[in-house]
Amino acid sequence: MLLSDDVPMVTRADPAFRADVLAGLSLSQKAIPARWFYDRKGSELFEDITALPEYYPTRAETAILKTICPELVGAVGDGVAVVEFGSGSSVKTPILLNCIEPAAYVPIDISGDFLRSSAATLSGQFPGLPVLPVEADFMHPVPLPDAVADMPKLGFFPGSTIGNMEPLAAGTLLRAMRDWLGEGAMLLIGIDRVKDEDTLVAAYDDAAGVTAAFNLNLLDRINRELAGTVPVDAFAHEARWNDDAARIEMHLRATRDVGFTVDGRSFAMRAGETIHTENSHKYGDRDARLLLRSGGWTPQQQWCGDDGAFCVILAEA
Ligand code: AVI
Repeated sequence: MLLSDDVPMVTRADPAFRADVLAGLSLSQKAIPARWFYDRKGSELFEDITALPEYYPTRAETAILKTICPELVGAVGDGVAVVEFGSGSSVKTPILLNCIEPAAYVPIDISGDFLRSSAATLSGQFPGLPVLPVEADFMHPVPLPDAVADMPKLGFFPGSTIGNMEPLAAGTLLRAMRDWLGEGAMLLIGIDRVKDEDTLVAAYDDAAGVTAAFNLNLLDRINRELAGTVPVDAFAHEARWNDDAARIEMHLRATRDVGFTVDGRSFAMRAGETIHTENSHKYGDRDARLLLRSGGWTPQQQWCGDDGAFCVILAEA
């Protein structure tokens, strides 16, 4: 359907996506928040990333979770409600649920479809377990289900997703989680470690090009959902280590001068200019614990596997 002779009508675009893209492309260092990677295609590509030989975080965290069960059971106790930030589609959630046998499981996710399908899968796997999904953006908490009101809570925030936030925002989120989960709650969180640059860059720029496809899919999404004319073939994936900020940055670099429109607005980029699409902060030993403390959590135990590449920390409110 056309609004006029030559302006295609944009349908089903999330207004927040449009606002973030238009604002981000207007900055001198263009930047689009990483949350917009995760349309259906982006979520599938992320699942593929987690299985890549170069992408160690998922393997490392899964291995840790498999080995810490006895200690976790001792520390967490009986009758807890596990509240997972992001819905557990991965293998990690069943490992935790099998281990601590909670009284209820509350997955929280912004994507309703994804949340419902992963909740249904877990209900099938754990027939006696009340699975109580909450569709919400955990940056803006909503009340937890009444059924878990009187249960002690264990927050579960795996994958080093906290690393995708700037440290200030990460501290704010941790504090919000603490308020949300309430007095006496515990938090089990995965945090990726600073390590040698080659390992880090390879994890975000794999030989098979899956991370490149994940990054470039953002441009396809803009073209599809925001009537964009971005010439995707004029962009290259770039992963760089920013040592000052202790983070891997992902960018989309224009390989030639380009001009395009998004939602009817014109943008131009010179060859070499980038759109900054993601930060993935890495934390040193003390940094990770300090981050938790800044969010009102007191670290109790920490497990970092054999090589110390990735850590899982149990903290108390
Ligand atoms: C989801 N998040 C923790 C991933 C990370 O490692 O920062 C996203 C990702 N981006 C590229 N590869 C993986």
